[in-house]
Amino acid sequence: MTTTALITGATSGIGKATAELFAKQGFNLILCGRREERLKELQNQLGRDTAIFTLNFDVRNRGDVFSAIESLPEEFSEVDILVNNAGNAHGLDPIDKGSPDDWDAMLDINVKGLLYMSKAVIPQMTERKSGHIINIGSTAGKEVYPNGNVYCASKHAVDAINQGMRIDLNAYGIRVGAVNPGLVETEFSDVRFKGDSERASNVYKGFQPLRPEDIADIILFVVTRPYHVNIADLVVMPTAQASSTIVNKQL
Ligand code: NDP
Ligand code: 8X3
Repeated sequence: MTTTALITGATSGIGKATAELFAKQGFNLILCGRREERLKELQNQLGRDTAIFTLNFDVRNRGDVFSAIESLPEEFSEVDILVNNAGNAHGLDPIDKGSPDDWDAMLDINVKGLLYMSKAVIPQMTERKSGHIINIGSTAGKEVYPNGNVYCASKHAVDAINQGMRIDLNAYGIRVGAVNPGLVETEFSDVRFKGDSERASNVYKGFQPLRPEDIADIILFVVTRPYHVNIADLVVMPTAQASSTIVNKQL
């Protein structure tokens, strides 16, 4: 039987690398994101290996999330794996100088978007008494770092939601787990610093950061364990990183 996986935030970074790796496994893929051009490119690129369906919506919009899931055609309608990956940091400012628009974006996307997606997909999993939800958290969900305040809060919320989901869905035999990366070089810092590419690239200078493919590899490992094995909470950092603030940079 073919596995169907839905990945949010598939247009870039960790989500895109996961889509590429899952396609090689022959999984049916539902790829989500706001940038339609990129979704089309992925469909052309990965459609050679497997069946792809794309959904173009903003996870902040609750109505759009539910309509998107309801619109899935028959052959994609049973989601075996949900990768709740869409998210970003917006800004890196002390709490007294932070922008409420940035706070809204992070809480609306990283927390509420993840909840809406889960709410839209979970009923079919509870009905079938099977399914696997991977929540992409962060080391920022395990410790708070200077100026990380609201991003860290959003990822601490993902940590709590991951635990809560696992508890509440336990009776249905649904697997729930989080993958919490440290520094991964993606478009993450471009978004955080609003297109200031020099500031963004400085984040990853002087050490070997994780690549999105490293996280995709781990996600594939997580979803390919025998069904009685649930990787509940996994933290992964570059070797050069010991914590959010301790990175062995050779500049
Ligand atoms: P990228 O910026 O490369 O990718 C973010 C993805 O999220 C894009 O595909 C983007 O698609 C999607 N996205 C963002 N906002 C929305 C929205 N409102 N609606 C729908 N989709 C959205 O960053 P990463 O790959 O690094 O980030 C992926 C996840 O990994 C995030 O949850 C992030 O917090 C987490 N993470 C990242 C780390 C890092 O160091 N890079 C470390 C730890 C965790 P589009 O713009 O097309 O909508
Ligand atoms: C992304 C990692 O350290 O930039 O979640 O918050 S960090």
